[in-house]
Amino acid sequence: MSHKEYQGPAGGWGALKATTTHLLKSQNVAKNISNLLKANQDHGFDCPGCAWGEKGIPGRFRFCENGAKAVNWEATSRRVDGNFFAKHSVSWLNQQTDYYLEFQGRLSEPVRYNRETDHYEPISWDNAFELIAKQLRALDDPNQAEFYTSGRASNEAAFLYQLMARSYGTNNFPDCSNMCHEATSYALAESIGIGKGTVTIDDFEIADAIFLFGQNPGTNHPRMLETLSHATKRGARVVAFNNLKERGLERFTNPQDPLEMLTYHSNPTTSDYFTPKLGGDMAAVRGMVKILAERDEIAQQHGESIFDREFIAAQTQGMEEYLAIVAQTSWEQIVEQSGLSREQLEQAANIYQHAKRVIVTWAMGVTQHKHSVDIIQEFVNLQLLFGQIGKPGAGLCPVRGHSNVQGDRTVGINEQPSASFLASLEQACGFKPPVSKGHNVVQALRALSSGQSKVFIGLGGNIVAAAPDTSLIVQAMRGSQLTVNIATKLNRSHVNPGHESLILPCLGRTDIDMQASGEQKITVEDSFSMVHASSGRVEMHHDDQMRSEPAVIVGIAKALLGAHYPIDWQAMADNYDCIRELIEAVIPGFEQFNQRLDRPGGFYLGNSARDLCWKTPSHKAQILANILPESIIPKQLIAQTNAPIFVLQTLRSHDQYNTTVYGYDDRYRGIFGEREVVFINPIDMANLNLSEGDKIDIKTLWSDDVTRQIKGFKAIPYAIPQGNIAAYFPEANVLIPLMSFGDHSETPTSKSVAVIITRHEHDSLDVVVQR
Ligand SMILES: Nc1nc2c(c(=O)[nH]1)N[C@H]1C(S)=C(S)[C@@H](COP(=O)(O)OP(=O)(O)OC[C@H]3O[C@@H](n4cnc5c(=O)[nH]c(N)nc54)[C@H](O)[C@@H]3O)O[C@H]1N2
Ligand SMILES: Nc1nc2c(c(=O)[nH]1)N[C@H]1C(S)=C(S)[C@@H](COP(=O)(O)OP(=O)(O)OC[C@H]3O[C@@H](n4cnc5c(=O)[nH]c(N)nc54)[C@H](O)[C@@H]3O)O[C@H]1N2
Ligand SMILES: [Mo]
Repeated sequence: MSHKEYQGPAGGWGALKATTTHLLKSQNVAKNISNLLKANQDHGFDCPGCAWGEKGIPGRFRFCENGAKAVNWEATSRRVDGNFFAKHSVSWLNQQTDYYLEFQGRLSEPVRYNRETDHYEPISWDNAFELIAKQLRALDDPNQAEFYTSGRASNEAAFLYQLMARSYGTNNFPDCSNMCHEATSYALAESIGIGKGTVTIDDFEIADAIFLFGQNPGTNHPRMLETLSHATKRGARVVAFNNLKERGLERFTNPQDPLEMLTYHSNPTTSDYFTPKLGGDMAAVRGMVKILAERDEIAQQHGESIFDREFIAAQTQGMEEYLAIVAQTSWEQIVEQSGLSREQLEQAANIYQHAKRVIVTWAMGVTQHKHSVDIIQEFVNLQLLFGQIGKPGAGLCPVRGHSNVQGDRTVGINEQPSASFLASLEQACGFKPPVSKGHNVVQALRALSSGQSKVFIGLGGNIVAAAPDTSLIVQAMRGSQLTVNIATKLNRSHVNPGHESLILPCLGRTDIDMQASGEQKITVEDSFSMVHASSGRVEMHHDDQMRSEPAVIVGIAKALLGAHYPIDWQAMADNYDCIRELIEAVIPGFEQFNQRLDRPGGFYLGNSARDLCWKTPSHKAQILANILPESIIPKQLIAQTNAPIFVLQTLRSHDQYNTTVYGYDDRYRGIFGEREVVFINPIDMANLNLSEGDKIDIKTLWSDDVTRQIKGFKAIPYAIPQGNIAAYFPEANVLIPLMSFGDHSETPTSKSVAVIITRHEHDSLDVVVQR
């Protein structure tokens, strides 16, 4: 176990070596090499990794190191079946690591928890469906059931899932996006009338400047590095705002470019790099706007303007109020909250002002704060002042997480469905869907933990490890009447069963999906609103019992609602064209869905804001005047302690996919063989009297009397602003209070937790070390 600084570029030989190691670990090497060649190709499968889009270059491999890990992880030959569960009790399994649980292989047989023996035991598919139907029918109210979705579900599976739950009578759709880009959807809908990004992949080729906020593409969207290094090569400015120095945001060697590989050539991925404090991006952009607004005022004295006045007049509303708020915001507050100097913000403002076409991108470093909606609306304000939406090479680009998280939302996974969606659903399927607002993740978990909700069904995902406040969530799941997990791999949620519990094994993106009418395709939507078809390549073993997600949902629906209410369910599972016909009938943008499936590169769903059509109440884009938060650490918490308070962010290592831990290295951050580490500024370490590798305990400050603590994590000196620290999720999830969430979005504040640090004492006596 060690920490040493990573010297190489991102990608390159390091990535190739890691890809090979993970291929070998899958025990399915030859098959997986051929699988990878099919990733993101026309007639192949959509990579189950991230939601970055693709430019159709024929004959080009389109996977990355981390896509390869995702494919290998799914396409393993190991199996978790009834025999496996006979050997291991649930209590024993719950003591194993997340890595161990998933490494055991693919879930391959439906199982039911037996409370007396503490083992899962085989159950037939039909009995499993009957059990679910019986429990759901016995509830007093359909709103006592929670239907969770993780973002790997296809459009077809997600559409059927919401149809089943709505026909049953609830809008309770807690979704992984509630923990992810919810703030984006909310903020953009309010500002520009649509909750999605406005750019396409082609825009990156002609942008003059790309501003990246709070994302780590080297690990989480590696195919984006190629786009960024192309941009810097042709002279565009790529400006990163990241709380940490991330390797992938500095240099990159394209592992698919033989010349670059053989000459050890690497290209910069960014031209400028700023490290704001956690939660400081709104203040940083406010500073940029303040500088630009002052320049605009001077220009106006000469009858000119640096803003796009024509655009502002024709397309927007609210500029005056916003600029008044900007003028009132003090430099003192901007510099203090952003952690960046006025000179640095002038440098950023200069780049912005002199670029004709600007794209702004962001991910979790922006969306997982208390004021995330305001941060995103500040990005929109800046872009609107300069007319940087709705023209080629410019716009807004939230970089999505799960490969189909955007599509799941499009096809109806939404706890607050629009009236028009419900009306179309009613018309196409002939039933009255429920109209009352359902639960998001935080509300669902509160309802389960208080006993108000009684049944949890998960279409993928790992809610116990993905959600905050781990001990509370464990108690909520264990207290439920029934928990059902439709999944590919064994995880923490499965080993914390409710009174009744089922694990239903399903096919993944890489598997061949054979149904009555033949081999099926599914579809997904990427970050650029492109819908692609995907068909798996891996054959199941002859004794495997996995079913496709649509087939599992149809099984539950038939048992619960009857074979023909409100639709002929079996027809949907037999031929997914039928599901797509229904999607076409209900959701705008899917005209001729089946006919357009095989278009190379997919088809574009369109974006109203890109067409300068603003679906806001005023029919204008809104320049919104939000004020900066008073402080990042809530004032009432500051009074709780005399010890120095740090702000913690939780992030992903290079060897994980959310709660799936592929390995214990975080190559680009120089961490090898371990995960229980905390990244700290060297000056803070000195003030705390800590040396590299010293063990520390971290405790949350919150307004209740629950102790939330992690113990014995190693301190690692790192390029992060003073007062900020970082640790990996899911290990650090125990520190995040369920009730600490974003305004409007209710997204857990995974990038903003107030904590105090103490030296770890073996006798567990907590001594606060003074700064
Ligand atoms: N290999 C791999 N790929 C993935 C995933 C994975 O786990 N593994 N997860 C997928 C999913 S679901 C998602 S949502 C995306 C996540 O993609 P990212 O958003 O890149 O994921 P995180 O690891 O959470 O990284 C957050 C980044 O933001 C920075 N940051 C944190 N707080 C702040 C802040 O306040 N300001 C600024 N400027 N920067 C900040 C952190 O230093 C870090 O670099 O990736 C998707 N792709
Ligand atoms: N502290 C902290 N917490 C976070 C975050 C953070 O940055 N910090 N990030 C949040 C974010 S952005 C997200 S998106 C959530 C993720 O939350 P989830 O989506 O719930 O979690 P995953 O880890 O992606 O789910 C992994 C499991 O999904 C199952 N699975 C994989 N592929 C398939 C499939 O094709 N079908 C089915 N049915 N199951 C499949 C496997 O059994 C696997 O164990 O976590 C959130 N939690
Ligand atoms: Mo995500």
